[in-house]
Amino acid sequence: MPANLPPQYYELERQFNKETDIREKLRLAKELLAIMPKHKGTDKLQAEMKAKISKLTEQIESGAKKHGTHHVDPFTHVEKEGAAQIIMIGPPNSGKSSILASCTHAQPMIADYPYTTHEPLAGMMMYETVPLQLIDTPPISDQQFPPFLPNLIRQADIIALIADLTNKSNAIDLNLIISRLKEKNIELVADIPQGESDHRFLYKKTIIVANKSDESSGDEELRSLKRQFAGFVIVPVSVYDDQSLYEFRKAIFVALNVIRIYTKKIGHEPEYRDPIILRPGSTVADAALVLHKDFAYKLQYAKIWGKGKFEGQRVKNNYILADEDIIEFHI
Ligand SMILES: Nc1nc2c(ncn2[C@@H]2O[C@H](COP(=O)(O)OP(=O)(O)O)[C@@H](O)[C@H]2O)c(=O)[nH]1
Ligand SMILES: [Mg+2]
Repeated sequence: MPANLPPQYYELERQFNKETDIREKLRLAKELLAIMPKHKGTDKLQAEMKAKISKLTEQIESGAKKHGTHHVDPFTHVEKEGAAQIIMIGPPNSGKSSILASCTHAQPMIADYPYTTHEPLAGMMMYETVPLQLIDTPPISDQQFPPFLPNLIRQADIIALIADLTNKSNAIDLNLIISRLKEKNIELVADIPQGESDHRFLYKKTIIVANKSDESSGDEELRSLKRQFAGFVIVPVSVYDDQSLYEFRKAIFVALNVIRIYTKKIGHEPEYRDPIILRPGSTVADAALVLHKDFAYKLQYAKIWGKGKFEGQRVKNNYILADEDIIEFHI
């Protein structure tokens, strides 16, 4: 017997799957159970949702998990959360852990001596409405190359190479990291090469973050970095300057090359939290597919709000979406 779930169920289910705060997740689970039609076709779904509710309740009671933060088993992978995974790598003491602490709820160890970070640690940060997972890692230097790093780097969407503007040997330190990764067949690039490329290498899109820009000696070092790493996006950052941290998040979002689509239920305001993330050129049907396969199949048409459009313009499933369009699905 088919479940015949209402459209808002799929939207809510997606929010539930992405939510990292367990209290909010529990609230969403209860809401999902409440709007689920109660009949034979949903017996199994109802039971599953009840099991999830009791598991979440247990987790909250035991205080097991902090908001969006978890230690990572370094030899496996970091389970992706949010719209994209960004891994910070860099020489010792460049401020990777400080950036994680400033941008997320994670609480890494920070110190003015090197090699304080031994394990990767992940946290969630927001760029406007987009949740991004940020991973802090132990340093790479001539003395240390954490064996689990190449795997974590391969899985990440964007690499943030963290440089220290008070460090006169930045170019040497960064080039050492670049060449050690090359030995592992990973090439850090400003842009993924199109067409002809060397198939032995895995290319990873990288931005350079020039940290400690609050230090007076920083300007000259920034100019030098720009000369030596021409082509790369270089973002000057200080953990004491919120605007610069916003520019850091924005640079990551731009590097991701994606569009944000908000959904709205019929008769409701748009849901701006946690947009659907798609490649540029994606259609209404692609957005529906993110919610659910069955939902995309049933979709008749959509209404769109956005820049340069008629309010609530009715469009077909093959309509190409733009960044920050709002969709109302009709099935
Ligand atoms: N002036 C300044 N110091 C910073 C900044 N970010 C980090 N630091 C300091 O640099 C040192 C190393 O920071 P940490 O985050 O542990 O570096 P990591 O080894 O790359 O994780 C600590 O003393 C931090 O307080 C910054 O933006 N400006
Ligand atoms: Mg650290």
